[in-house]
Amino acid sequence: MTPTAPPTELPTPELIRRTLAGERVPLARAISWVENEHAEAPAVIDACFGAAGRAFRIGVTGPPGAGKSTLVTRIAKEYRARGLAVAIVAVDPTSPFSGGALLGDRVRMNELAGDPGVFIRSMATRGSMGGLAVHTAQVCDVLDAAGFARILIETVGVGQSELEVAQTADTTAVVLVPESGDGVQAMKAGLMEIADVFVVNKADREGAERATFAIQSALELRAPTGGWRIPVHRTIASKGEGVPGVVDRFEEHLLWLRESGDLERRRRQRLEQRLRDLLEGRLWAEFRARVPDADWRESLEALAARRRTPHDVADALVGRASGAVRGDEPAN
Ligand SMILES: Nc1nc2c(ncn2[C@@H]2O[C@H](COP(=O)(O)OP(=O)(O)O)[C@@H](O)[C@H]2O)c(=O)[nH]1
Ligand SMILES: [Mg+2]
Repeated sequence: MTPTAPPTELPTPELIRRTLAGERVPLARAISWVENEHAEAPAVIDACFGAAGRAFRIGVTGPPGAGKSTLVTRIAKEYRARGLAVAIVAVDPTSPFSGGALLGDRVRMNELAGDPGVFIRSMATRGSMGGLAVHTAQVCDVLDAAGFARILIETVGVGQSELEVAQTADTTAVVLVPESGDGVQAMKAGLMEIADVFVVNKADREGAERATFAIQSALELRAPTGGWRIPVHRTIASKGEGVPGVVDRFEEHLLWLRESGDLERRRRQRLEQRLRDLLEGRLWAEFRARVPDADWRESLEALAARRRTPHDVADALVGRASGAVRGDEPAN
Protein backbone atom coordinates (compact mmCIF):
# COMPACT_ATOMS: atom_id res chain seq x y z
CA MET A 1 0.00 0.00 0.00
CA THR A 2 1.19 3.52 -0.73
CA PRO A 3 1.37 5.61 2.43
CA THR A 4 -1.66 7.82 1.80
CA ALA A 5 -3.74 8.71 4.85
CA PRO A 6 -6.63 6.34 5.48
CA PRO A 7 -9.64 8.05 3.90
CA THR A 8 -11.88 7.55 6.90
CA GLU A 9 -13.85 10.74 6.41
CA LEU A 10 -13.36 11.05 2.68
CA PRO A 11 -16.49 12.43 0.97
CA THR A 12 -17.75 10.12 -1.77
CA PRO A 13 -16.84 12.35 -4.77
CA GLU A 14 -13.31 12.66 -3.40
CA LEU A 15 -13.06 8.93 -2.80
CA ILE A 16 -14.27 8.30 -6.36
CA ARG A 17 -11.83 10.82 -7.83
CA ARG A 18 -8.88 9.25 -6.02
CA THR A 19 -10.03 5.72 -6.89
CA LEU A 20 -10.18 6.63 -10.56
CA ALA A 21 -6.68 8.10 -10.20
CA GLY A 22 -5.55 4.66 -9.05
CA GLU A 23 -4.74 5.53 -5.42
CA ARG A 24 -4.59 2.29 -3.52
CA VAL A 25 -6.14 3.16 -0.17
CA PRO A 26 -9.27 4.84 -1.62
CA LEU A 27 -9.47 2.01 -4.15
CA ALA A 28 -9.46 -0.61 -1.40
CA ARG A 29 -12.19 1.29 0.39
CA ALA A 30 -14.27 1.69 -2.78
CA ILE A 31 -14.08 -2.06 -3.30
CA SER A 32 -15.14 -2.74 0.27
CA TRP A 33 -18.15 -0.50 -0.22
CA VAL A 34 -19.14 -2.40 -3.34
CA GLU A 35 -18.64 -5.75 -1.64
CA ASN A 36 -20.60 -4.79 1.48
CA GLU A 37 -23.37 -3.00 -0.43
CA HIS A 38 -22.59 0.21 1.44
CA ALA A 39 -25.09 3.04 0.97
CA GLU A 40 -22.56 4.88 -1.23
CA ALA A 41 -21.79 1.79 -3.34
CA PRO A 42 -24.18 2.70 -6.21
CA ALA A 43 -22.43 6.07 -6.60
CA VAL A 44 -19.04 4.34 -6.78
CA ILE A 45 -20.31 1.66 -9.17
CA ASP A 46 -21.91 4.23 -11.48
CA ALA A 47 -18.84 6.45 -11.52
CA CYS A 48 -16.56 3.50 -12.31
CA PHE A 49 -18.89 2.06 -14.92
CA GLY A 50 -18.32 4.91 -17.36
CA ALA A 51 -14.56 4.68 -16.96
CA ALA A 52 -14.45 0.87 -17.25
CA GLY A 53 -14.27 -1.35 -20.34
CA ARG A 54 -10.57 -1.03 -21.06
CA ALA A 55 -9.27 -3.89 -18.89
CA PHE A 56 -8.99 -7.44 -20.18
CA ARG A 57 -10.57 -9.79 -17.62
CA ILE A 58 -9.23 -13.29 -17.34
CA GLY A 59 -10.89 -16.00 -15.27
CA VAL A 60 -8.68 -18.78 -13.96
CA THR A 61 -10.67 -21.73 -12.73
CA GLY A 62 -10.23 -25.42 -12.00
CA PRO A 63 -10.35 -27.96 -9.20
CA PRO A 64 -8.86 -27.21 -5.77
CA GLY A 65 -5.12 -27.86 -5.65
CA ALA A 66 -4.61 -27.67 -9.42
CA GLY A 67 -2.20 -24.79 -8.91
CA LYS A 68 -4.44 -21.85 -9.80
CA SER A 69 -3.05 -19.49 -7.17
CA THR A 70 0.51 -20.42 -8.02
CA LEU A 71 -0.20 -19.90 -11.69
CA VAL A 72 -2.04 -16.62 -11.14
CA THR A 73 0.94 -15.30 -9.18
CA ARG A 74 3.28 -16.21 -12.04
CA ILE A 75 0.95 -14.82 -14.68
CA ALA A 76 0.79 -11.55 -12.76
CA LYS A 77 4.58 -11.42 -12.71
CA GLU A 78 4.71 -12.10 -16.42
CA TYR A 79 2.28 -9.28 -17.12
CA ARG A 80 4.39 -6.98 -14.94
CA ALA A 81 7.43 -7.95 -16.96
CA ARG A 82 5.45 -6.90 -20.03
CA GLY A 83 4.78 -3.53 -18.43
CA LEU A 84 1.09 -3.95 -17.65
CA ALA A 85 -0.61 -3.16 -14.35
CA VAL A 86 -2.45 -6.21 -13.09
CA ALA A 87 -5.12 -6.86 -10.47
CA ILE A 88 -5.91 -10.21 -8.90
CA VAL A 89 -9.39 -10.98 -7.62
CA ALA A 90 -9.47 -14.22 -5.66
CA VAL A 91 -12.88 -15.80 -5.20
CA ASP A 92 -11.40 -18.94 -3.70
CA PRO A 93 -11.48 -19.51 0.03
CA THR A 94 -8.38 -21.71 -0.22
CA SER A 95 -6.38 -19.11 -2.13
CA PRO A 96 -3.27 -17.67 -0.52
CA PHE A 97 -4.77 -14.33 -1.56
CA SER A 98 -7.69 -15.12 0.74
CA GLY A 99 -5.51 -16.12 3.63
CA GLY A 100 -5.95 -19.88 3.28
CA ALA A 101 -2.38 -20.42 2.27
CA LEU A 102 0.68 -22.32 3.26
CA LEU A 103 3.68 -20.26 4.24
CA GLY A 104 5.42 -20.73 0.89
CA ASP A 105 2.44 -19.40 -1.01
CA ARG A 106 2.17 -16.37 1.22
CA VAL A 107 5.83 -15.56 0.75
CA ARG A 108 5.39 -15.69 -3.02
CA MET A 109 2.27 -13.61 -2.82
CA ASN A 110 4.00 -11.01 -0.64
CA GLU A 111 6.62 -10.61 -3.34
CA LEU A 112 3.85 -9.43 -5.65
CA ALA A 113 2.19 -7.31 -3.00
CA GLY A 114 5.21 -5.00 -2.78
CA ASP A 115 4.74 -3.99 -6.42
CA PRO A 116 2.61 -0.84 -6.93
CA GLY A 117 1.57 -2.19 -10.35
CA VAL A 118 -0.18 -5.13 -8.70
CA PHE A 119 -3.38 -5.00 -6.69
CA ILE A 120 -4.61 -8.09 -4.90
CA ARG A 121 -8.09 -8.49 -3.54
CA SER A 122 -9.91 -11.48 -2.17
CA MET A 123 -13.68 -11.62 -2.26
CA ALA A 124 -15.50 -13.00 0.75
CA THR A 125 -17.38 -16.11 -0.30
CA ARG A 126 -20.00 -15.64 2.39
CA GLY A 127 -23.57 -15.03 1.40
CA SER A 128 -25.26 -15.95 -1.83
CA MET A 129 -23.08 -17.00 -4.72
CA GLY A 130 -25.35 -15.29 -7.23
CA GLY A 131 -24.54 -12.07 -5.42
CA LEU A 132 -20.89 -13.00 -5.55
CA ALA A 133 -20.87 -13.02 -9.35
CA VAL A 134 -22.54 -9.59 -9.39
CA HIS A 135 -20.09 -8.24 -6.82
CA THR A 136 -17.15 -9.69 -8.73
CA ALA A 137 -18.27 -7.93 -11.91
CA GLN A 138 -18.68 -4.66 -10.02
CA VAL A 139 -15.31 -4.97 -8.29
CA CYS A 140 -13.72 -5.66 -11.68
CA ASP A 141 -15.32 -2.45 -12.98
CA VAL A 142 -13.73 -0.52 -10.12
CA LEU A 143 -10.30 -2.06 -10.81
CA ASP A 144 -10.78 -1.48 -14.52
CA ALA A 145 -11.66 2.18 -13.93
CA ALA A 146 -8.65 2.53 -11.61
CA GLY A 147 -6.44 1.66 -14.57
CA PHE A 148 -5.48 -1.99 -14.22
CA ALA A 149 -5.01 -3.33 -17.72
CA ARG A 150 -5.35 -7.00 -16.83
CA ILE A 151 -7.61 -8.45 -14.17
CA LEU A 152 -7.09 -12.07 -13.10
CA ILE A 153 -10.07 -13.69 -11.41
CA GLU A 154 -9.28 -16.91 -9.56
CA THR A 155 -12.24 -19.19 -8.78
CA VAL A 156 -12.60 -22.82 -7.81
CA GLY A 157 -14.23 -24.65 -10.68
CA VAL A 158 -16.82 -26.57 -8.72
CA GLY A 159 -20.51 -25.81 -8.80
CA GLN A 160 -22.69 -23.70 -11.02
CA SER A 161 -22.28 -20.54 -9.00
CA GLU A 162 -18.50 -20.54 -9.32
CA LEU A 163 -18.91 -20.97 -13.06
CA GLU A 164 -21.04 -17.83 -13.00
CA VAL A 165 -18.15 -16.00 -11.39
CA ALA A 166 -15.81 -17.34 -14.05
CA GLN A 167 -18.19 -16.07 -16.70
CA THR A 168 -17.74 -12.48 -15.61
CA ALA A 169 -14.39 -12.70 -17.46
CA ASP A 170 -13.61 -12.06 -21.13
CA THR A 171 -11.40 -15.13 -21.31
CA THR A 172 -11.55 -18.21 -19.14
CA ALA A 173 -8.64 -20.54 -18.47
CA VAL A 174 -9.40 -23.96 -17.00
CA VAL A 175 -6.47 -25.35 -15.04
CA LEU A 176 -6.17 -29.12 -14.73
CA VAL A 177 -3.47 -31.53 -13.56
CA PRO A 178 -2.09 -34.63 -15.35
CA GLU A 179 -4.37 -36.89 -13.30
CA SER A 180 -7.47 -35.09 -14.66
CA GLY A 181 -6.67 -36.45 -18.13
CA ASP A 182 -8.24 -39.82 -17.39
CA GLY A 183 -11.48 -38.20 -16.32
CA VAL A 184 -11.88 -35.69 -19.12
CA GLN A 185 -14.92 -37.45 -20.55
CA ALA A 186 -16.54 -37.46 -17.15
CA MET A 187 -15.40 -33.99 -16.26
CA LYS A 188 -17.87 -31.76 -14.54
CA ALA A 189 -20.32 -30.55 -17.10
CA GLY A 190 -19.79 -26.86 -17.56
CA LEU A 191 -16.09 -26.78 -16.79
CA MET A 192 -15.17 -28.13 -20.23
CA GLU A 193 -17.58 -25.77 -21.94
CA ILE A 194 -16.37 -22.52 -20.45
CA ALA A 195 -12.69 -22.96 -21.32
CA ASP A 196 -11.11 -20.66 -23.88
CA VAL A 197 -7.68 -21.91 -22.86
CA PHE A 198 -6.77 -25.16 -21.11
CA VAL A 199 -3.74 -25.37 -18.87
CA VAL A 200 -2.34 -28.73 -17.81
CA ASN A 201 -0.36 -27.67 -14.77
CA LYS A 202 2.08 -29.80 -12.74
CA ALA A 203 3.59 -30.98 -16.02
CA ASP A 204 6.55 -32.16 -13.94
CA ARG A 205 4.33 -35.07 -13.01
CA GLU A 206 3.65 -38.33 -14.82
CA GLY A 207 1.01 -38.25 -17.55
CA ALA A 208 1.00 -34.57 -18.54
CA GLU A 209 1.31 -35.35 -22.23
CA ARG A 210 -1.38 -38.02 -22.07
CA ALA A 211 -3.69 -35.55 -20.33
CA THR A 212 -3.01 -32.96 -23.01
CA PHE A 213 -3.97 -35.41 -25.76
CA ALA A 214 -7.06 -36.55 -23.85
CA ILE A 215 -8.28 -32.95 -23.59
CA GLN A 216 -7.43 -32.25 -27.22
CA SER A 217 -9.37 -35.27 -28.46
CA ALA A 218 -12.33 -34.37 -26.25
CA LEU A 219 -12.25 -30.91 -27.82
CA GLU A 220 -12.19 -32.33 -31.32
CA LEU A 221 -15.44 -34.18 -30.65
CA ARG A 222 -17.16 -30.96 -29.83
CA ALA A 223 -19.02 -28.59 -32.08
CA PRO A 224 -16.72 -25.93 -33.55
CA THR A 225 -16.42 -22.83 -31.38
CA GLY A 226 -16.57 -20.25 -34.15
CA GLY A 227 -12.98 -20.01 -35.22
CA TRP A 228 -11.03 -19.98 -31.95
CA ARG A 229 -9.00 -23.17 -31.62
CA ILE A 230 -8.89 -23.83 -27.87
CA PRO A 231 -5.25 -24.37 -26.95
CA VAL A 232 -4.09 -26.90 -24.36
CA HIS A 233 -0.94 -25.59 -22.74
CA ARG A 234 1.38 -27.32 -20.26
CA THR A 235 2.94 -25.52 -17.30
CA ILE A 236 4.97 -26.10 -14.19
CA ALA A 237 3.61 -23.12 -12.31
CA SER A 238 5.74 -23.75 -9.24
CA LYS A 239 8.83 -23.15 -11.40
CA GLY A 240 7.24 -20.60 -13.74
CA GLU A 241 7.75 -22.92 -16.70
CA GLY A 242 5.35 -22.43 -19.59
CA VAL A 243 3.85 -19.30 -18.00
CA PRO A 244 4.90 -16.83 -20.74
CA GLY A 245 3.19 -19.21 -23.19
CA VAL A 246 -0.04 -19.06 -21.19
CA VAL A 247 0.08 -15.27 -21.27
CA ASP A 248 0.69 -15.42 -25.04
CA ARG A 249 -2.41 -17.60 -25.42
CA PHE A 250 -4.45 -15.07 -23.40
CA GLU A 251 -3.25 -12.20 -25.54
CA GLU A 252 -3.97 -14.15 -28.73
CA HIS A 253 -7.45 -14.85 -27.47
CA LEU A 254 -7.97 -11.17 -26.67
CA LEU A 255 -6.89 -10.28 -30.19
CA TRP A 256 -9.20 -12.90 -31.63
CA LEU A 257 -12.09 -11.69 -29.45
CA ARG A 258 -11.55 -8.16 -30.74
CA GLU A 259 -11.21 -9.07 -34.39
CA SER A 260 -14.12 -11.50 -34.49
CA GLY A 261 -16.45 -9.08 -32.71
CA ASP A 262 -16.90 -11.65 -29.95
CA LEU A 263 -15.53 -9.35 -27.26
CA GLU A 264 -18.26 -6.84 -28.00
CA ARG A 265 -20.86 -9.61 -28.18
CA ARG A 266 -19.80 -11.28 -24.93
CA ARG A 267 -19.67 -7.99 -23.09
CA ARG A 268 -23.08 -6.96 -24.39
CA GLN A 269 -24.54 -10.28 -23.24
CA ARG A 270 -23.05 -9.80 -19.81
CA LEU A 271 -24.39 -6.27 -19.58
CA GLU A 272 -27.82 -7.47 -20.63
CA GLN A 273 -27.70 -10.11 -17.91
CA ARG A 274 -26.63 -7.50 -15.41
CA LEU A 275 -29.48 -5.20 -16.42
CA ARG A 276 -31.93 -8.07 -16.13
CA ASP A 277 -30.66 -8.98 -12.66
CA LEU A 278 -30.96 -5.37 -11.60
CA LEU A 279 -34.47 -5.03 -13.03
CA GLU A 280 -35.61 -8.29 -11.49
CA GLY A 281 -34.45 -7.12 -8.10
CA ARG A 282 -36.03 -3.74 -8.50
CA LEU A 283 -39.35 -4.92 -9.95
CA TRP A 284 -39.61 -7.52 -7.24
CA ALA A 285 -39.09 -4.92 -4.51
CA GLU A 286 -41.67 -2.62 -6.11
CA PHE A 287 -44.16 -5.42 -6.51
CA ARG A 288 -43.72 -6.68 -2.97
CA ALA A 289 -44.24 -3.16 -1.61
CA ARG A 290 -47.64 -3.06 -3.30
CA VAL A 291 -48.90 -6.28 -1.70
CA PRO A 292 -50.22 -5.79 1.83
CA ASP A 293 -48.49 -8.06 4.36
CA ALA A 294 -51.81 -9.61 5.36
CA ASP A 295 -52.48 -10.65 1.73
CA TRP A 296 -48.99 -12.03 1.46
CA ARG A 297 -49.34 -14.14 4.62
CA GLU A 298 -52.76 -15.35 3.59
CA SER A 299 -51.42 -16.39 0.18
CA LEU A 300 -48.55 -18.31 1.75
CA GLU A 301 -50.94 -20.10 4.07
CA ALA A 302 -53.18 -21.06 1.17
CA LEU A 303 -50.14 -22.48 -0.57
CA ALA A 304 -48.89 -24.34 2.49
CA ALA A 305 -52.32 -25.94 2.93
CA ARG A 306 -52.34 -26.68 -0.82
CA ARG A 307 -55.68 -24.96 -1.10
CA ARG A 308 -54.34 -22.89 -3.99
CA THR A 309 -51.58 -23.40 -6.52
CA PRO A 310 -48.54 -21.13 -6.94
CA HIS A 311 -49.88 -20.11 -10.36
CA ASP A 312 -53.26 -19.12 -8.93
CA VAL A 313 -51.66 -17.12 -6.20
CA ALA A 314 -49.20 -15.43 -8.56
CA ASP A 315 -52.00 -14.50 -10.96
CA ALA A 316 -54.12 -13.12 -8.16
CA LEU A 317 -51.28 -11.10 -6.61
CA VAL A 318 -50.12 -9.69 -9.92
CA GLY A 319 -53.71 -8.82 -10.81
CA ARG A 320 -54.27 -7.05 -7.52
CA ALA A 321 -50.89 -5.28 -7.50
CA SER A 322 -51.40 -3.91 -10.99
CA GLY A 323 -54.92 -2.89 -10.11
CA ALA A 324 -56.43 -5.04 -12.82
CA VAL A 325 -60.00 -6.25 -12.40
CA ARG A 326 -60.01 -9.98 -12.84
CA GLY A 327 -63.14 -12.09 -13.02
CA ASP A 328 -61.40 -15.41 -13.41
CA GLU A 329 -59.81 -15.84 -9.99
CA PRO A 330 -60.50 -19.22 -8.49
CA ALA A 331 -63.08 -19.06 -5.79
CA ASN A 332 -61.36 -21.49 -3.43
N1 LIG B 1 4.64 -30.37 -8.59
C1 LIG B 1 4.03 -29.23 -8.79
N2 LIG B 1 3.37 -28.62 -7.79
C2 LIG B 1 2.73 -27.45 -8.03
C3 LIG B 1 2.76 -26.87 -9.31
N3 LIG B 1 2.03 -25.72 -9.26
C4 LIG B 1 1.57 -25.62 -8.00
N4 LIG B 1 2.00 -26.66 -7.25
C5 LIG B 1 1.69 -26.91 -5.82
O1 LIG B 1 0.37 -27.39 -5.71
C6 LIG B 1 -0.21 -26.96 -4.49
C7 LIG B 1 -1.52 -26.27 -4.74
O2 LIG B 1 -1.27 -25.07 -5.44
P1 LIG B 1 -2.28 -23.84 -5.42
O3 LIG B 1 -1.73 -22.83 -6.33
O4 LIG B 1 -2.59 -23.42 -4.03
O5 LIG B 1 -3.57 -24.51 -6.04
P2 LIG B 1 -5.08 -23.96 -6.16
O6 LIG B 1 -5.87 -24.60 -5.06
O7 LIG B 1 -5.57 -24.45 -7.49
O8 LIG B 1 -5.05 -22.50 -6.07
C8 LIG B 1 0.81 -26.06 -3.81
O9 LIG B 1 1.52 -26.81 -2.85
C9 LIG B 1 1.72 -25.65 -4.96
O10 LIG B 1 3.02 -25.37 -4.54
C10 LIG B 1 3.48 -27.52 -10.36
O11 LIG B 1 3.54 -27.08 -11.51
N5 LIG B 1 4.07 -28.69 -10.04
MG1 LIG C 1 -6.12 -21.14 -4.89
